[in-house]
Amino acid sequence: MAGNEHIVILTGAGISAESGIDTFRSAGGLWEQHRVEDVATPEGFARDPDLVLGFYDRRREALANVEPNPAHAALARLEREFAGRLLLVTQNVDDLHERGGSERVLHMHGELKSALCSGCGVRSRWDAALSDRPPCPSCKAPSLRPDVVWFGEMPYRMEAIYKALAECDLFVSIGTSGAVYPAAGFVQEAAASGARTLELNLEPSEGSHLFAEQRHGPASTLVPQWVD
Ligand code: BV8
Repeated sequence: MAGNEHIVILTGAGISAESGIDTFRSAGGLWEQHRVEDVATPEGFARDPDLVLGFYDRRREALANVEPNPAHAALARLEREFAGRLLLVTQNVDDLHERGGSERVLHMHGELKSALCSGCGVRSRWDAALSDRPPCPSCKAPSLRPDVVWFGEMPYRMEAIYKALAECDLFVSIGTSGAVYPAAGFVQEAAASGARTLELNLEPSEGSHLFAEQRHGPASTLVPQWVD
């Protein structure tokens, strides 16, 4: 890639699969144990907060047992090479990009490491199990929820993402099924602004046909091959 090119990378659950974190829609994925409507919507949270808080507590606790894989490390190397010309947007709520060395990560669907107070809107580090109803460090109310974007909620930093998509020369999608919007539409935004588009995924995704180039295989070998 030329020295002044800008790149946007979008990652999904597939980049963390080989680290041992369940994806959402592959066999045995996260959603198979739960209906999405029950655990990843504001309505589901209102209906059964203990079920939802327990679901997210378990996912957060599982982070202690997993490590970044070579795909995360390869993207961190690329970020150092590209300096401020690379934006890494992730749909993932895990912290493996950061632990793999990436410093500029945009979590458009939020993060398991962060809690949000439904009362005062203040974010705080998520340290205790939310199902124990710890008080908000700011307003002291027992109204902390996971700081993740549920279905029907607006993903974070969309303006910054669309600006980067409009200006990029290359858009790369890694480990995502292309099933969830607005992320699934990013490839069209990038292509419309003249960017090259590349999909790196285990198998063709729902949006594969929208990419100029696709490479298929496990991320932990495919991504280092592409980066290096
Ligand atoms: C919104 C956070 C509006 C919580 C998640 C029709 C058109 C447009 C939109 C909609 C529509 N119908 C409904 C909608 C809205 C909805 C939507 O898109 N629904 C879908 C189901 C149709 N979208 C929303 O609600 C979004 N908000 O639209 O807001 C708005 C406007 C104004 C004001 C207010 C609101 C919010 C969506 C965010 C939902 N939250 N997660 C949590 O994580 O628990 S989504 C969830 O799915 C995760 O974030 C996940 O990242 C995301 C996408 O899944 P993937 O990451 O792709 O994972 P998946 O398992 O699906 O695929 C894994 C892939 O990896 C596979 O392709 C597999 O082949 C590959 N793979 C597996 N192993 C490997 C691998 N690849 C490489 N190597 C491997 N080893």
